[in-house]
Amino acid sequence: MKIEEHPTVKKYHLTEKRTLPNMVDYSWLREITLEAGADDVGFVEIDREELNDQRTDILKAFPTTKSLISYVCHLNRPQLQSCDRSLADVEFVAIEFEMKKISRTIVKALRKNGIGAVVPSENFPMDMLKWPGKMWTVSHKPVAVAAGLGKIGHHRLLIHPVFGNYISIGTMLLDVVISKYNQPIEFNPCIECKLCVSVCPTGAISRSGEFEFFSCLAHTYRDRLGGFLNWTEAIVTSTSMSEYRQKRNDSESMAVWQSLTHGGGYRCGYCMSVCPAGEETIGSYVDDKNWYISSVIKPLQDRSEPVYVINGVDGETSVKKRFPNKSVRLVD
Ligand code: B12
Ligand code: SF4
Ligand code: SF4
Repeated sequence: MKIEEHPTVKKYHLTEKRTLPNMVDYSWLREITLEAGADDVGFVEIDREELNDQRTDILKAFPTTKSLISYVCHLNRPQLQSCDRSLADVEFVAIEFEMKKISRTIVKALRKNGIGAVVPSENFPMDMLKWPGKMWTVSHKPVAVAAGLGKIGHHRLLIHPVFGNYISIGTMLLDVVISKYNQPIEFNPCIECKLCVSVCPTGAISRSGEFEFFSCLAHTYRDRLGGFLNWTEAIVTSTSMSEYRQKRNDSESMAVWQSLTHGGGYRCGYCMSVCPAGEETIGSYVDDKNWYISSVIKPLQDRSEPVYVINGVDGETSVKKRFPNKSVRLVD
């Protein structure tokens, strides 16, 4: 059959062609994003200077990108501050589902109006072909900063002026120009209290502001991508269950099982849990600092738990000195 005789092609030629919009209205786009469930949103043009270091990756993923939607969803703070960390995990798992639902609702509304959009992962999945390099398509934090949704705090997380750092961030790529774009906010909500430094078990966040991402990764992601190869190695190289148990105790094996089956499984995130910045949070800190220290900071500092420290990195002594209830587990 000639292609012109195919029913789909024939129907296509008979259908009246829609003129696709070349610009989308700012207020309408904002409204559908908030109605879909996002708690705040901002827009950035693809040519913006703040995107210089990731424009190539963005255009590789969606070559017709003209604008970016940055949106945030508010996390439930008491849940994240709990010393029972399964509560924090529940929140992280739930927000990932929620954000995927929100972005799909927005894409559907845009598609009905002839606008093309894609949704890079909020967190996972990522492109594992790029392991151990930059596997994520978009770095959400710099886009959110450009979109006026907050600033980067001392701990390297995004702090929203109202919700604080208790947010998850998503980005959508659009093939149209938006009638208006947002600009960064003028002040940084971070109050430089350094409470994030005081709870960081690995010392990844230094007082001076450097961030050791591999120290954080090795501990926080021990039961996820950070320790996965190490776990397979422990299985492959062990000749008996007792040899394997010397490398991974049963609690550690069960933690991997849980993160694989149910998601979550973060061993830390304390820097996020304790941050008092942001209009909705600041009161509980400035009104009664002693209460804040004893109820939010101390329980995490005193929590008895293993801290995974990269072999050869000077974290072992620091953990023992700063957190006597925690034990050190050296990892390669
Ligand atoms: C990689 C990554 C990490 C890495 C590196 C963290 C970092 N500061 O970038 C590790 C594993 C340490 C990590 C930990 C956590 N993360 Co994280 N992470 C990401 C991810 C995928 C990309 C971050 C990014 O773009 N960084 C680049 C720039 C902007 O950040 P930077 O610090 O200046 O850059 C450094 C690193 O990127 C590093 N780097 C470069 N190449 C590589 C390669 C690898 C393999 C690694 C590990 C690092 C790395 O070098 C840069 C220079 O120092 C984003 C999701 C996304 N797609 O955006 C989530 C994200 C940043 N993470 C998030 C969260 C919540 C966490 C944790 C709290 C974990 C948890 N859920 O419990 C901790 C907090 C640690 C902290 N204080 O930052 C949220 C942040 C929300 C917010 N309010 O800001 C995000 C945005 C996920 C989301 N969609 O909401 N994370
Ligand atoms: S805990 Fe304090 S210093 Fe750390 S990011 Fe939050 S406001 Fe800034
Ligand atoms: S997640 Fe934990 S280890 Fe990583 S920077 Fe925050 S407090 Fe430190």
